[in-house]
Amino acid sequence: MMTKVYGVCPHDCPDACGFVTEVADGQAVKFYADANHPVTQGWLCAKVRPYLHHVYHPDRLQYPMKRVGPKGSGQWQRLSWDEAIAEIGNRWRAIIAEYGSEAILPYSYSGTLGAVQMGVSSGRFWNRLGASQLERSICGAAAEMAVEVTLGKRRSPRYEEVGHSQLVIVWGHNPVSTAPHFMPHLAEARKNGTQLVVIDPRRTRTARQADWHIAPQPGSDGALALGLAHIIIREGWQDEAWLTAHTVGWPELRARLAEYPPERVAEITGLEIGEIERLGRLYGTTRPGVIKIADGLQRNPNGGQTVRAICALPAITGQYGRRGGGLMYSTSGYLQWDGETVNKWGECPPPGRWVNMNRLGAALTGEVSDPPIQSLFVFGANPATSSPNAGLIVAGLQREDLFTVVHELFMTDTAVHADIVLPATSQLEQADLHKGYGTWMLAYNAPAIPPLAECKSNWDVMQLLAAEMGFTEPWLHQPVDAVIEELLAATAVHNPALHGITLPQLKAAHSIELQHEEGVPFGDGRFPTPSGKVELFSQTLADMGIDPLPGWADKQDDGGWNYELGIRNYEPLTDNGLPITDNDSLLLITGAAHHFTSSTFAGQPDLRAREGEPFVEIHPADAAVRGIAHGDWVVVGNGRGACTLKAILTDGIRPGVVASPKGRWGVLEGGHVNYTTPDTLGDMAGQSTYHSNRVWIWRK
Ligand SMILES: Nc1nc2c(c(=O)[nH]1)N[C@H]1C(S)=C(S)[C@@H](COP(=O)(O)OP(=O)(O)OC[C@H]3O[C@@H](n4cnc5c(=O)[nH]c(N)nc54)[C@H](O)[C@@H]3O)O[C@H]1N2
Ligand SMILES: Nc1nc2c(c(=O)[nH]1)N[C@H]1C(S)=C(S)[C@@H](COP(=O)(O)OP(=O)(O)OC[C@H]3O[C@@H](n4cnc5c(=O)[nH]c(N)nc54)[C@H](O)[C@@H]3O)O[C@H]1N2
Ligand code: SF4
Ligand SMILES: [Mo]
Repeated sequence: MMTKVYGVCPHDCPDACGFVTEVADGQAVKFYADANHPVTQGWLCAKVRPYLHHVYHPDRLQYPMKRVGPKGSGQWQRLSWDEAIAEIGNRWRAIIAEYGSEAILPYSYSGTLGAVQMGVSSGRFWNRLGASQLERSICGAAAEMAVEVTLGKRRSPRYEEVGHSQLVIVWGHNPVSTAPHFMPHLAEARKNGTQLVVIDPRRTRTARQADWHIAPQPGSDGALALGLAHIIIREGWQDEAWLTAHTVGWPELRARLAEYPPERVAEITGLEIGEIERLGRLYGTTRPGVIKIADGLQRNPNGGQTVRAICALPAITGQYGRRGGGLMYSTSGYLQWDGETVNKWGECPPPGRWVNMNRLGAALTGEVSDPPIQSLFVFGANPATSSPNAGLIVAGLQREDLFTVVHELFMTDTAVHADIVLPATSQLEQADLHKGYGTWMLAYNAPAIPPLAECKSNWDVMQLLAAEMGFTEPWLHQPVDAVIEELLAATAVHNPALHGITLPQLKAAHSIELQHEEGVPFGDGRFPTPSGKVELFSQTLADMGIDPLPGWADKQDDGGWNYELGIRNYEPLTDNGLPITDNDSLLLITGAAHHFTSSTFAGQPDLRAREGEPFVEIHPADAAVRGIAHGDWVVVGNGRGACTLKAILTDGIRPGVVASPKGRWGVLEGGHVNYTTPDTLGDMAGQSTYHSNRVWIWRK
């Protein structure tokens, strides 16, 4: 007997593909794309196509385990679930008695994007416990805030709407790798004459397809956007009528644009004046033109203001609410799960203090006290690989008095430092509810196979922990489907798109496309901001002490200056004999790998083989002065740490900039780029600043 089970890709990707698992005797035997899913259209990306290798990987964790050797030594003893949960309870009760429950920090992010296995599992139990709150700002926090204060909500058209655009500017975004199902629609549009411009310091897979690739200095895009606006008003290409009717703060922004003439913008961005003029003309005179961004663009200290400046361009040219124009960012604002149902704030103690996830290493090593973090519970995240300044995180994880539990599918860089490891289910072994953050789809993931060995889902574990801690509230002990029904019903009260959609319907249809605004975001000319208009000047930001107008600031990463000792932390790294000065630094950007999702899949041999050896792309001129040849192993380091990578000499990267994709596992490769990345916070919402990373490079 073979059955077909319909599921949803849970990984951090805007597409939220539909897939089919064929199951015989409790084993998944075939896995492929759902041919009828309107976004997926019958094909999956390179990462998820071999998903059964991920699900049945011989290294999947199978049983709870307890550390028996020193932290990080990899010596384990098997435990039963009862023993593991009882030990966690005992340790926590002692910690709570001595320090209070805020001494416990849950750390979760994007292992799965499911509403239950990530959303509800990161909320309810931890709030009931009174644990520290995690500020989840590692990914797109600044852009989210920038878009919300400017436009009111994150809204975006369906991918296929690109067919109405004459011009597409993909700005600091690499959809060939990170939003693959947008690409066929773009290709179709280009057959009909749509022009594609890609703005990225690196010649990415997406940039290689462009009519025109522009490579500015990282972190300078805010100045570029304001420079384009400068050219547009100089030439009179703006839409004054639209600006008057639909924006606040145009006179103030217009005055600021005087500060961004092409000459100054050329200096800031490192682009030719001619390039800036040409792009200003192209965007200013081609309508409709859409700007597509994601989150990579804003992982620098100017990230929030950069996105604000980019958001101003469709307003200046009167293109919001116009089919084929406007901004493509995220569809998340259309449907947000009812917060009370996710979190049960009303039935829990007041929220504990907030800890910014980008400061994990600092938080574990003294920045957070009163109470100090005495226990860390990691699930659906791999901070020792994916979070910034990873060396400091590892130092924190090695604290003898820190009780660390990691719930994982694999023995990751983080799990290896745990006191207790719990085995987690994959998406084929759990139920969940999903919505795509680049699509309009809502979908149910039906479990295809029983959990492998003793694996349990996040929500299973939350229920066990709740029972252990003596929490009897029914909302901590519901089956997944009951949680989903509650989420759908509570959210439908304030979201018309959900009205009438029931769980049985979702199960029967597998996925349902929600209907919003007849295809065009802000088509009615109304913006859900306090003024009802596009807020070019934002009083909300002013009230927070943030520049209320989009701008640009010269903020440089110091490469890890040790303020206490007043020395450069990288000085001890000069043992190769080469002199190192400030001028020798390069800017390292670390975007998405094509074959991994953050660090997920980077332990899978077939995908590792396809991605190749861990590499850093460097311009031949930068390599030559360092005596580096193509294929050399080089050290990439600064005051925070270092890693070893293979040098790829290419003119596909701007001089002064180097690029190496994120996600490599230290346990497999001996280190990774996040040993070097800064844990400095950005200009809005506690944003990570990975791409503002000064490094020094030399031959190994
Ligand atoms: N294959 C794959 N897909 C993924 C992921 C993955 O790891 N692998 N990760 C997922 C996640 S978590 C996210 S948030 C999204 C991110 O989706 P994207 O934002 O598309 O991906 P990134 O590679 O992070 O960043 C995009 C590009 O920004 C460029 N960049 C960096 N700094 C600057 C800058 O200052 N200016 C400009 N103009 N460009 C800059 C980088 O070179 C990179 O090519 O992708 C998701 N999808
Ligand atoms: N240098 C650099 N680093 C970056 C970025 C960058 O641009 N540059 N981008 C950042 C971004 S945008 C993001 S979003 C973060 C992502 O950072 P993380 O959210 O930490 O993502 P991953 O590293 O993929 O780790 C997710 C882990 O969850 C596990 N997992 C998957 N499903 C489940 C489940 O159902 N239950 C449990 N318990 N575990 C599960 C996976 O096995 C995996 O080890 O990375 C950031 N890191
Ligand atoms: S990672 Fe993205 S493109 Fe790949 S299967 Fe999942 S949702 Fe689809
Ligand atoms: Mo992300």
